[in-house]
Amino acid sequence: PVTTTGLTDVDVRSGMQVAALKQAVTDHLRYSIGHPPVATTLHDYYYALALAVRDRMQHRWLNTLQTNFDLKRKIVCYLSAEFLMGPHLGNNLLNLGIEQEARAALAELGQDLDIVLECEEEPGLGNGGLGRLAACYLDSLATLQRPAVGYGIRYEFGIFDQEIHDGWQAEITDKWLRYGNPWEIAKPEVAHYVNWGGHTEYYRDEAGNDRVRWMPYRVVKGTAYDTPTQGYGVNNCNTLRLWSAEAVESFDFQAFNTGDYYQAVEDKIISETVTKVLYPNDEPQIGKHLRLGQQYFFVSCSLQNMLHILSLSGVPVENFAERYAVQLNDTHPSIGVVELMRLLVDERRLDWDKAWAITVQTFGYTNHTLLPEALETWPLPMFQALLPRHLEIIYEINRRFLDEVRARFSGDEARVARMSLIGEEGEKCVRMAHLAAVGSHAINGVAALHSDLLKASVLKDFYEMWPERFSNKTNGVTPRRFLALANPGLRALLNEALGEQWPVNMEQLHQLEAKADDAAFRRKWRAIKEANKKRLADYILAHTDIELDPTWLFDIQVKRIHEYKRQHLNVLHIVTLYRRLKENPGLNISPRAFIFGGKAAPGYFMAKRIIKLINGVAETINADPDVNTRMKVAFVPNFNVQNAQLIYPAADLSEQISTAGKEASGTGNMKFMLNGALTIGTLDGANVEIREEVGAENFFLFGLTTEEVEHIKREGYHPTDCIASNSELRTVLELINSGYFSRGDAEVFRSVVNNLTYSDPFLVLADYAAYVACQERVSAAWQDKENWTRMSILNTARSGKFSSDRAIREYCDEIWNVQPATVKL
Ligand code: 26Y
Repeated sequence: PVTTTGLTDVDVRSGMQVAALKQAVTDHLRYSIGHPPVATTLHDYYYALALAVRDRMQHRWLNTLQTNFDLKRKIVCYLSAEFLMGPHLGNNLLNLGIEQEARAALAELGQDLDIVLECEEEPGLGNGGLGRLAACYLDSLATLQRPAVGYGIRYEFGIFDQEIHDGWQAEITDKWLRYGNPWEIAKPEVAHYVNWGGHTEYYRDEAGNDRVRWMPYRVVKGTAYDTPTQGYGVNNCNTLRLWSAEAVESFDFQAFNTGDYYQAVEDKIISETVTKVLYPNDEPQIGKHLRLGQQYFFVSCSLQNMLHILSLSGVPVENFAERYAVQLNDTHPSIGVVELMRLLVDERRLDWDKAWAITVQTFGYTNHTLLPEALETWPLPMFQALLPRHLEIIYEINRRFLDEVRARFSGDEARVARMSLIGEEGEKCVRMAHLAAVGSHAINGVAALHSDLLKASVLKDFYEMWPERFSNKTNGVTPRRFLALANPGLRALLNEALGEQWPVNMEQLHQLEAKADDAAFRRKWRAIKEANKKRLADYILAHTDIELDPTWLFDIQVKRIHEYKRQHLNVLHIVTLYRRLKENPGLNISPRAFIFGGKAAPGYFMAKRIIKLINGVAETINADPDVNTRMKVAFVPNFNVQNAQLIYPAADLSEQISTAGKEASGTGNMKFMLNGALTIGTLDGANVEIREEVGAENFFLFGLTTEEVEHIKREGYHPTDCIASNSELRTVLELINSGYFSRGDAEVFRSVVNNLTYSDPFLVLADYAAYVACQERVSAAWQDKENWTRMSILNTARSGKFSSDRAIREYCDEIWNVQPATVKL
């Protein structure tokens, strides 16, 4: 069939040329959106282009699914409670290689692609690092042509939007589905049923075997919503499958029949609550019934789905582990270990030993934190009430496991108690990290230091039992989104200097090292950085009314607000500098813009005060004519993937200043490095490896090491000693306490100052002097523009290791044993 424009229907759906895209947008405006021209909005153009792009991916997606089915390849199933995907349109155009065509097509329709791109409401289905890592890994899996599915939760409300009111964080519900979601394809026929509560019964089957039946109190239906995830420069297009909870139609029949209509409606609402909202806490774990429900819900749907697809493929269930590698993104999905046992033993009637062998062979577990307060445990009564059958299975896993421990370490009952899946100190609880470790053949940390600490602390006993299960997989980030897409200026220069393969072969960036000594190249490099800073300054002006000078040093700390990440250490330095300038107006400092961004968990008192403190300091400094020609402070509201893409490329200095031993890896540190920022940082997480790669001379190192931190804590840390021996620190703390940065209110920051003075759990004061001294070195280095640029170029040139492609290759080769599958069109 040929349309009036001469394009066939096939071309309109799949053509990659300007004319085909233009026709596709026009068709979608008419047939999918249906507004008359007079009522067509900018958002309509966004939506129509998104649908046109999705059509092009759909074609590749179906071919990928068919190819994977035909080749019977092993599939990676990445189980994560969070996928922080960020805006899709720009990334999909990039990965399909049709940005210019889309730009031209829109231009012919009188629209500007950059403005249309800004219409997208990003899917914020994650808190921070862990959720974004999952998204980067999906990008690399598709790009490296590995068959993969990301399984997660379709939260109706993602991470809240942050507004700043009078310096305080306000949380606004994230209604991301308000205007529809063109990227997902609802699959109402792909549905699984998930049980809750109730009790178990024992019965004898036809063959005379004792079996268990779970008699639930409630059943919830999970339906699939698929988002295709397109690889870069390849046809492979994988699946992000998110589950949404619905009421089961027939379950309420009794209520209906007895005339209890309102009870039935209430039950429906309860069922649908399961996937309503993302819990906005990272690290400190909150023992909420509903959160355990969310975890079980998505994991059960996902495992049932895998079993279903396996039987569709005619593969016996005994071969489950040959066809699926299931990765647990932290302990959040670790109930999967138990659920797979239940499905295999209770429902598929495999014997225990066979089922256990399959389970351990299937699962891998990635740990993302050592902070004790973040390790997930569930109180036994809560667990029992929601998952009575799973608790029985856990007892049996534990009984067999502890027998093994006793056999290996006979007489060591202290070890047995330490390793048990059930914690007995205080209220009894299920220890999810232990469950994940026992149920997985591979356990990994996310940076070299973190993996070492894991083996020496939280999972020490497990390391002694099974050293062969442990490895390191240093995190990585996708250079497509965070370099090519976020930094078009630098992309063009890299293309010119290196050709166009670097986004999939980041080791090629080493060729830039030679260019670092080329003055003309350095000039181009600086011009790009300055343009990026201008772009960010415009954004900040529009959102905060703070005007920043793009020629100043842009010193940036963006990440979740946490005491261990020490945004308040950064603030202490800013106040120090401010006081020095006030005391000594002629002081020669490098003019700096201090830029912050990040959300605080709504219930995290101290984190919310730190945001208020940053904004208070900003207000005072920015209004002070004695200093505001040399320093300013800005807090970018609502840090998310979208504005992150403006922020990383504009940084001169990346703040990575966590207490040594506390940040598992960090991934923002990598995004900054990729974009040519220099790092000021501690020997923590992946900073250690960043410094190794870039060279000590190109990295601003300060602070206590992990061993020193531990030593000081053992000996008894007294922050008051730091204050007594450092009068500048004392003055800075007094100034904050006096109400100077809070319009005379001497109450509001007292808790922050008191916490630092009398407790300081993250050794802010112990690292203060070293940090301030290191910032002086930064300031001096900035004065030498040519050398700074050299160091900036070397940072990008040596960032190849931190591509998520490297990380995913390691996972595929060393944990999952998953091979590439080429997809043809
Ligand atoms: C238990 C629940 C409340 C919870 C929810 C989210 C606990 C933790 C989290 C998120 C943790 C997280 O984002 N961790 C970060 O993972 C990154 C990716 O590996 C690391 O780079 C980063 O250091 C680590 O803090």
